[in-house]
Parts: sequence; structure tokens; C-alpha cells
Amino acid sequence: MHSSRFLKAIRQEPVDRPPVWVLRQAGRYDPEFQALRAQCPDFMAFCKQPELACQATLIPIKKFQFDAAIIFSDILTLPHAAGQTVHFEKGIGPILSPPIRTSADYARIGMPDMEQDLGYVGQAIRMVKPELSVPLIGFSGSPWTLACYMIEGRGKQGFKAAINATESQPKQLETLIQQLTDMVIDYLSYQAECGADCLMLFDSWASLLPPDAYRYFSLEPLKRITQTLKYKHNLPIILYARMPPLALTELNECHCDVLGLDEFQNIKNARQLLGPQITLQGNLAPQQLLTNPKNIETATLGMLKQHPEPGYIANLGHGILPETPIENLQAFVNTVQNYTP
Ligand code: 1CP
Repeated sequence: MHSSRFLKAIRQEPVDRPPVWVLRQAGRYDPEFQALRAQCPDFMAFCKQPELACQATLIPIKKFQFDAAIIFSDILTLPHAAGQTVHFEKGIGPILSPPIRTSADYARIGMPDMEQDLGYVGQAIRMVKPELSVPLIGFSGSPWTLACYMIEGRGKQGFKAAINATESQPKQLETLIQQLTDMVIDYLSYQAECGADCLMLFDSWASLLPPDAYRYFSLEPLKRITQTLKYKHNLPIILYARMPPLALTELNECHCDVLGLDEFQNIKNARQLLGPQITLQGNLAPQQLLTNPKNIETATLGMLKQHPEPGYIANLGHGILPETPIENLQAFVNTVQNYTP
């Protein structure tokens, strides 16, 4: 495991080719995943069955020989464990109830007990580990991204209530973010103890805040998380922030081992800005995979040539789209797997 391509690239050691995995690699683009999902149509109930989560984690590894696995779960398991009901409605997305709006709603949020409230994630990690010959990534949403869902009560429809809370309820939001920071530390520590080889933080809604508020409500909590985890566990940490309102050099204050780049970043520029100390991951636009294999090969080679040195992990800039044809993902993977730097 220690000598895996993925962990070597994180340590910036020479590799025969860049490791490759894909955000949302277990997902709706794959009919085999869809068939497994059909066994338990309620998404949260699916996540809570370690046997199913384990199988969903393994399907893309067997099919594409990815260099890393990511545990099948969701960032919304944590709000659920903290006291909100989380339900996925077809055609709407996640619904968290009650949304956190009043002082009473804020007061209702409590620290979960890992074994009791999130033991299903730990069980899935323990179950899948012996089946894997590649490293396993455990993950969590960032406090800010989790707060977006918890305050809004819904998915990506603007998150107006969450943005408003930074102005209208800053003290309450700050307390919530602090609680979430503690929860994320506990949750990722728990995943590490259960066997995760690498930890990943998703700040998917970084773009919603102006720079100063972003620093206060997102970056500083992320720094506390990564510093504490580094101290407690000697595991690599990946930070993925989508469209961050701060420069990559500022995100680098977290001292993560890997920075996940979205498709709006340029790999070469990122390397120049950040210097040699950090591994970069990304960042082909997921929309590229809707084109055709020839196009995908050209675009993927273009991406790989931007980073000829070690310290790079090939991936998409965001989650693979559900409408992606499997042969197009295969073309992306083949291009990386046949590449000689
Ligand atoms: O019915 C289904 O199968 C639902 C699709 C789905 C899947 C496959 C959801 C609902 N979540 C997941 C799994 C998941 N989610 C994984 C593990 C699988 C893998 O990567 O292979 C991971 C890492 C996530 C992370 C996640 N969930 C993020 C962060 C990454 C990102 O996309 O920016 C976010 C924001 C979520 C919330 C979520 N879960 C699911 C959906 C459709 C959403 C977005 C909701 C919205 O904002 O509208």
C-alpha cells in the first residue's frame, strides 16, 4: 500500500505514470451502480448499509483499475448524525429538515457519537479495506459547505439563507461552524481509525462567500481541521475547494498534502504559484467526457503535459456527470494509464 502509485505521487516520489481516479467514480453514469442502487431506492438507507456501500466502492475499482478508492457515502451523513433529517427527493435533491433558521434550530444541533451515529461508515470502511489493493480515501464536507445545506435545507438552489446568515446571524453561524469543525475532525479521525489511507475535504460551495467572509467562515476552520488531523494521524489530506474566492496560495495555508483543482484552474499556473511542496490533483472538465473518445484523448494528453513532474494525480475538475457514456470515461482512464511522461 505504502508503495502505491497514489501515495507515492502524494509524497512526490517518482512514478511510472500519474495515478488516476475520478470524483464521483461510483455514480449514476454506471449501469452496474444503478442496478445496485435499485436494491435500495432510499439514498440515505443505501448509505447506511455497509454491505451495499462496500460493493458500490468496489465497482469502479474493478472496472477501471483506478489508483485510489473513495468510500461510498455522502457529505450529508454528518448533518444527519448531528440531528437533521436528510432525505433525497427525486427531481429535487437533498432535503434537510428542519432547516436551521431560528435560535431553537441552532440549539438543536448536537455532537454526534461516531460509533453510534456514523458507525455504518466505519463498518463500510472496515469491510472494504481487505478487498482493496489501492489506497482508500475517507472524506467529509467542509464546515461551510455543510452549513450551506443545513441552513438552506435544500441543495444547489442558491443557498440564499446560508449566505444571509453570514450577515444576519453571524454569531450563531460562527457557533455552528465551530461545532461542525469539531464534528469534521471527529468524523475524519474516526474514518482514519477504521482504515482510511487518505482524507479528503470537499468545500464545494466555497464560491458563495466574498474573500473576507470566506477566510473567516471557511478557510480558518479548514486550517484548524487539517492542523489537528495532521497532529493526530499521519495521513495525507486532500483539500478540494470549488471556485474559491481566495488565491491558491491562501488555500495553501492549510498545509494540505494535495490540492484538488477545479476545471477553472490551470495546472501549470497552480504549480508556479504554489512551488514544489504540494501535490496537485485534477482537473479535466467533466463536460469533456460528454464529447467522444478521440477528443477526450487529446484533451487528457494536453492536461497531462501541463504537469510532467511527480506530485500530480489525474482526475476531473468536479464530479463525473451522470449522462457520461462509459466508453468516454474509459477513454480518459486509458489515456492516463497508457501515458509515459
Ligand atoms: O441516487 C443517487 O445515487 C444519488 C447520487 C449521489 C451519489 C452517487 C449522491 C447524492 N451522493 C453520492 C455519493 C457521493 N457523494 C460520494 C461517494 C462516491 C464517489 O465519489 O464515488 C461523494 C464523495 C459525495 C460527495 C458529495 N455529496 C459532495 C461533495 C462533492 C461535490 O460534488 O461537490 C456534495 C456537495 C454532496 C451532496 C450531494 N449528494 C448527492 C447529490 C445529488 C448531492 C448534491 C446536491 C445538491 O447540491 O443539489
